[in-house]
Amino acid sequence: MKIDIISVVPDLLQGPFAHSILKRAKEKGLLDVNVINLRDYTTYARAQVDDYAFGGGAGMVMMIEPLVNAVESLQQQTVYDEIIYLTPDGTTLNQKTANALSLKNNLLMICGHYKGVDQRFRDHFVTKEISIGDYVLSGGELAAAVLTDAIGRLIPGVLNDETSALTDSFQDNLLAPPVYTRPEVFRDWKVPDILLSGNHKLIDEWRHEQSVERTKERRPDIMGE
Ligand code: 6GU
Repeated sequence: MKIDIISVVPDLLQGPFAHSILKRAKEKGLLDVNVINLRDYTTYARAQVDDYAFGGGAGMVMMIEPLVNAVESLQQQTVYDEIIYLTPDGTTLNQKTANALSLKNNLLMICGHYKGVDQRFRDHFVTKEISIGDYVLSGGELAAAVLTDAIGRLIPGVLNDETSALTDSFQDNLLAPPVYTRPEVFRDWKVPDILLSGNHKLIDEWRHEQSVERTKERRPDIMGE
């Protein structure tokens, strides 16, 4: 899979993909993340990419021309399955969306800034609008990093048995059960006996019950979705 990300602060996106699972995905050739600087595509002086909003009001709006220049230039090389605009007024990201996007070949993400992008760009180029939650970030970059991580770890071959996504929280609309490792006793806090029993059928049942309890208590909204 290839993920291209258009940003006005590409430096913000240098760190997140250089480590652990996503680094391994890149090394295995399963994921290719490219960050594109929008300012490389502006035709305005001083690499301007935003301007005042028509109709007035506080805040700048990202201009359509640099965005279209960048997208159409990238489209000469790549046919994108989705052009995703990261924006707080998009559809809230969930595991189902991450699963679906992990099956695509080429994604283009656009990071919004300021008051957002000119609506005409959204109308004519964007195919999906995604938010990562009901709070406002200063730009779409951290959201693009979150989305890329959520997708990247699901690409077939990226995770191994130890890191398998099948047992993640949300994969079956349940939160993951509690987990324990050595030592068996710390202070007087003991690991539940069942986990040391060696009876895998009972352990699976216990974990499932714990998942159900935890989900009922913490996230009744996701049960039976
Ligand atoms: Cl995608 N962008 C911004 N700026 N803020 C957000 C967001 C996205 N998702 C939640 N908050």
